[in-house]
Amino acid sequence: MERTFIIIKPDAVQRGLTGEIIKRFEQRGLRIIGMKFLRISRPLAEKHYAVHAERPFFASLVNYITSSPVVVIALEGTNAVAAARKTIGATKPQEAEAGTIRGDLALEIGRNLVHGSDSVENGQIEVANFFTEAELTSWPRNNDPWIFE
Ligand code: IDP
Ligand code: MG
Repeated sequence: MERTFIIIKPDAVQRGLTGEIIKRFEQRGLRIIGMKFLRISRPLAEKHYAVHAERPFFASLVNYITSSPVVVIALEGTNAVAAARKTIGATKPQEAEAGTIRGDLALEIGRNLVHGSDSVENGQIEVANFFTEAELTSWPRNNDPWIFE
């Protein structure tokens, strides 16, 4: 089953939107297989966002993601990566469709509430960066046959 990695970013936790955001992934049908509340360390943030290391916003991005606690989630489901990205919405909240997390709840790119993996390969890598195998539980959910055909 495909896996994706989600961060409920510091702004979302501070704004009390943790439950609202988890609810949207659950209602989409994605299955939670791991979840933790933590403050991301600077080295882990730099590793997670290494692809952006040369971008002008890198320092502010690392400051933002390490500024306050987050909730990290590993999700499983058919097309989990693409489904989660659609539910999250476009990177720039002003371009995100209404009905998406960013389109409904955010205004600025530097406060866009949530991270989701952008490829199946990165989903695997990012889940492994934040969770040990022992912290992941792939479980049979009672309503799986009503969500996964
Ligand atoms: P994504 O989160 O939609 O995958 P990415 O392009 O991977 O978007 O960028 C990672 C994060 O870096 C964004 O979610 C956003 O928080 C931040 N970011 C991206 N581009 C900019 C920018 O131009 N200014 C400020 N922050 C940015
Ligand atoms: Mg990205």
